[in-house]
Amino acid sequence: MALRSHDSYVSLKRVKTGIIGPRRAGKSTVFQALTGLEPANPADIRNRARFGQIRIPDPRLDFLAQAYGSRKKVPVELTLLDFAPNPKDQKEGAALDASLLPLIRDLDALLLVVPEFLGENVPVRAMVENLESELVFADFDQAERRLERLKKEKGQVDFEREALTKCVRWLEQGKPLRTLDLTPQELQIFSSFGFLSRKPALVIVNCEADQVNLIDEGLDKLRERGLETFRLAAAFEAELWELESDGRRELLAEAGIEAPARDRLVAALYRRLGLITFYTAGEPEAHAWQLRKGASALEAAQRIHSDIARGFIRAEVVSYEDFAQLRSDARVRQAGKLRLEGRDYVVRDGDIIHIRFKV
Ligand SMILES: Nc1nc2c(ncn2[C@@H]2O[C@H](COP(=O)(O)OP(=O)(O)O)[C@@H](O)[C@H]2O)c(=O)[nH]1
Ligand SMILES: [Mg+2]
Repeated sequence: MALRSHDSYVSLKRVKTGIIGPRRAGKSTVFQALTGLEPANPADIRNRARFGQIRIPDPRLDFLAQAYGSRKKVPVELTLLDFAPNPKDQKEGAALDASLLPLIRDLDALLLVVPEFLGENVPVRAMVENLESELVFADFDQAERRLERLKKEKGQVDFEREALTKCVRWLEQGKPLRTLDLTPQELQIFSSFGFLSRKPALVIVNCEADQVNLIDEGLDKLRERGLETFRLAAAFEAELWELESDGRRELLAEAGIEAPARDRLVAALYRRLGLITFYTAGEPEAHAWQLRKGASALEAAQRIHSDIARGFIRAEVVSYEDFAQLRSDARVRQAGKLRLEGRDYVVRDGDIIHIRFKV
């Protein structure tokens, strides 16, 4: 199966990604490695989640800020959540803390963390499958309960009943909804369900620093489930935050790790979610904006400000590649590389856009 991008509605808000997995898999350590922040505090039972913002590293934005002499640089950010275990709820050895399920329903994506640093003898694939079966079961339960309720409902429910039945049949085979083909109408119906096994997910194999570049065997089966796998030395990378960025880079290089986990992961997540980046740039600021792949110039305008969308006249667009070569608006114009586009123009990744609008 081809990896599929997210069903998507996420273009207008900040992407929220939650870290889940068994106890002591290193979830909080992964959170620290990715954000440099303190993780959720297990003693704090009122705030079960800790939020951290990750700025998406973006060399194109850096280049634009320099070329325009921008005073400010605004990268795309995404939110990462770490959860504290509920001491009452979690069974030792459980794949997932059941009390978490309601907290992860409204997330856009999941990071599934499995440990490999303890000399664990459970194979990665089995651990991930255990974790996934919790998600599959939760969805099955939800779909069944909804079907039960539909029996009592009057009116047009045939379509929903059929769609749900299709899901139930899939889930019964232990398959995540991520790999089920759903029509736009079906997706519409399920948009408020927050099905867990439908969420885009990445697997993080938490390992020691000298094991990051190992090639995992037997992960094809996970790929069939729409899961990409990343190896990450969470404890090692979490400690790197104590160093200056030069020192960090040096230690990573010594360990033979190509790029910090945050960079590798965020890029993959972004792709999985079917998101692209467009830019607005000038002297005040160079700004990266997240947008749904396939979105129009009008949606891009909406992303910036609803007033700009309301008064939309046209979009002046230059591709990042053209700008990078020519390095100034004047030369872009001269070379005839500035395009005037209407509201239906489909924005491409890397477009630098200036919206003309009247108020
Ligand atoms: N050696 C080693 N220990 C780790 C690694 N990641 C986490 N740990 C340790 O494993 C324990 C549990 O980690 P934690 O992040 O709290 O797990 P959580 O329960 O999933 O949030 C802690 O003592 C961590 O220091 C790792 O990559 N290598
Ligand atoms: Mg934790």
